[in-house]
Amino acid sequence: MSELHCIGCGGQLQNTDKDKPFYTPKPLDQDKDLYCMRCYKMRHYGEIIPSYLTKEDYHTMISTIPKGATLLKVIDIFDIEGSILPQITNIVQSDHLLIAANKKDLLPKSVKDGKIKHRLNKILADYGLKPKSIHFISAKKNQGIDDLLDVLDRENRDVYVVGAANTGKSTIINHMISAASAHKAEPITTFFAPGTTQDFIAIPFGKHTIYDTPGLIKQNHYFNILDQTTIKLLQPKKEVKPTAYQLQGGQTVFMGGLARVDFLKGLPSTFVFYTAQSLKIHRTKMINADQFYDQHRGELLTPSLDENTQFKVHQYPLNAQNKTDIVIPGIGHFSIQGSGIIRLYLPQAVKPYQRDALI
Ligand SMILES: Nc1nc2c(ncn2[C@@H]2O[C@H](COP(=O)(O)OP(=O)(O)OP(=O)(O)O)[C@@H](O)[C@H]2O)c(=O)[nH]1
Ligand SMILES: [Mg+2]
Repeated sequence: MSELHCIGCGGQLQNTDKDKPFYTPKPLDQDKDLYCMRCYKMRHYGEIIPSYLTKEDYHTMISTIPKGATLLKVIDIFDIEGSILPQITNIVQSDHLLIAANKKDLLPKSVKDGKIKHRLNKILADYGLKPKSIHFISAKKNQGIDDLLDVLDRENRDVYVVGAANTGKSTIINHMISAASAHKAEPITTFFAPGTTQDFIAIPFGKHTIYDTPGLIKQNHYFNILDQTTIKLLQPKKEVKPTAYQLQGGQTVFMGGLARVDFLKGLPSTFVFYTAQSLKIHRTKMINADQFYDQHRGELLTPSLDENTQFKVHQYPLNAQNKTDIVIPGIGHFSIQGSGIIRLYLPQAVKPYQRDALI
């Protein structure tokens, strides 16, 4: 077996069996930067090829991170709770935890950093996490990366960039690489679907090393049950524009054909949706909702779910004093301030959650 690793995903290369992971048709030449076939297909054809790693592989790998290292944990601002993964810090137990809250470019510009930081600190504390610092960044726009590099430099230790899959770890590291050298742009493979990085990827950083790591694929997330086209469509490309609907008790809203929200009862209230613009919201009367869904699934109500999808109902009582968010991992969230009851219909594989409003 070679000791050569794919520079795109970290997987250990082999050139003997093209049906096995990390195959390359090229000779295993120590002096060349090589990509495996999977990375090649993802980078050039945008083809989704699922991760080879099981959850157990992931845990085994993460547990080898040394205690003394700095952990830079990357959180996706668009699914904070879903990407916190408190178990990582149980496995690794570093005293040097830093948080990069990524994808800041997607938040409405009107939202102040201070407010989000305060909320984020509180959410992290609820999970028992006490980071040394929180950094708001947009890897996509290369914002905040230089400051982060300065902080990592002062840490004066090896750094492991960890977190849930698809939070932007490799995108951050690619920017760090180009900030530090005239290296070829974006050597590490980044991708719109989770499960891209397959092993540690070591990047020299002064006397130390920064490691990219595979992300844990989130459970209970829409991306686990949708096709490539839909996953792409659901990811906001730019700043999310909130869309407000004034709803009355007895009305239903469909988020494309993916989620149904019944405002079961309550005084007229404003629902504000934060999703990709391509996901259209449709309103109807609750008594017509079943028929509306059957009639328009896959046409007006698109993207849509498989006909045989089993739905699960989630019910949320509202409290007029508290503005609340309902987060649907993979789609975004909506906020409501009002009283009454909401009923949410989602595929069984997706688990929503409620929190105090972020914005
Ligand atoms: N809008 C936005 N998208 C981002 C940002 N950073 C990364 N992305 C996108 O998020 C997706 C995932 O990025 P990756 O860097 O591959 O994420 P990862 O955490 O390395 O994922 P795994 O290797 O699967 O664990 C890609 O489509 C990126 O373009 C950001 O700051 N803003
Ligand atoms: Mg990655």
